[in-house]
Amino acid sequence: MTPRPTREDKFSFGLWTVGWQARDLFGEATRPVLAAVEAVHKLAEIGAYGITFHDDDLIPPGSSSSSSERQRIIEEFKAALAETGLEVPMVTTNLFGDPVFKDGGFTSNDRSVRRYAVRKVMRNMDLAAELGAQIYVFWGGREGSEVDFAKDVRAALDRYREAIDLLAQYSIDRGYGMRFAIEPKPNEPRGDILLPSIGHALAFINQLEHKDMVGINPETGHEQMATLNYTHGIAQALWEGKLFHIDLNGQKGPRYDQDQVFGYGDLIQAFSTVDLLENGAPGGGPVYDGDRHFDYKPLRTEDMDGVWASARANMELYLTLRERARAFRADPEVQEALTAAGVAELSRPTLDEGETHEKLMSDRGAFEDYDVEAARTKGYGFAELQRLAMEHLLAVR
Ligand SMILES: [Mn+2]
Repeated sequence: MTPRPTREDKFSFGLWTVGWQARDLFGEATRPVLAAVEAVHKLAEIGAYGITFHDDDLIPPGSSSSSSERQRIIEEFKAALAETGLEVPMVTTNLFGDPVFKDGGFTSNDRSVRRYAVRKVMRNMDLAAELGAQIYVFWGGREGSEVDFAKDVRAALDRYREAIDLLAQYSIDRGYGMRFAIEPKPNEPRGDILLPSIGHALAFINQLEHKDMVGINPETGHEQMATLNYTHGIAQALWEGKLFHIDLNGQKGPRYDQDQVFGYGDLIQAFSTVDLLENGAPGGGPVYDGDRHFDYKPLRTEDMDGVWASARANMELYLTLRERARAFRADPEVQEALTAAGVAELSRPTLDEGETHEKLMSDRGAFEDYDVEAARTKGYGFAELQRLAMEHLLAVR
């Protein structure tokens, strides 16, 4: 039976996802404009919990901060939220669409562009705070280059840090209490983008003044474009307490950014992703409790019925995988296989409590008398575990 999403499942969608008019590099829009108010009502109707947006998704770029048009749009949007109970857990800025950002926002070689970019974010942070958003995402799609000689990467990272530090201070001084989440991506639209992977972003965060309030917003497809393992990536972010937000979608290998429905791509990895998000790491540790956010693009072939069918598909597939992951963990044979594979043993420290390298040196059993041959020839039982996981994924168990 198809599972039905509820508010408690905390699913959210970007306004730019269901609202995507399917204009791409090679063709014009195939769908009409979706009004933000209609998106709010429809998402609430199909069981979503939240809606997120870039400033320009909601308010046409170019409208001045004080314009009555801007105020009218915001008031209508707030009324729809109040009517439906939909939340705005996250907000972000479009620093990529306007030609002014063709060489980036925070890291443009042109200083005046950098100042304009920071101001654009500040204005939208005010709106985000007004709507109760706790997470503010930074995707620097235009921060990068095609020409290695045209970008001083070390200076660019200085400017990136300067912008994030300044905006963090802005949130603190205004009492917004926001947490920032940086979204890595290897390429597209730039030939090479700064902070291309989860690892790069985590290392960058360590250089920030307000590093405690900055984490990451990793997207499934972005890591897979870089041929990296998404489940491993978010596990490392959790380990560092840095998984502040998440963008779930589907991607078939290292191609252009496909933004397919979650699970439509590497389904086995989607299964391990949901297992990690829902069941946590076998050895314990921090879990993710934010909204389950989808950043996908409905197929260009679809009309609005197809858009809403694909929005449902994201939530339903997630819930199906959650059910499968719970069944997997509850299966006594799986528990046996996990024990046989020594999965929990990895949580035991390699040294005893208080053991020093001198004591380890005097433990003959660890080296001189160690049965290396037995360790060389033993099987780990991972194949059986993978077999059971596949059976649960395919619901044949
Ligand atoms: Mn993407």
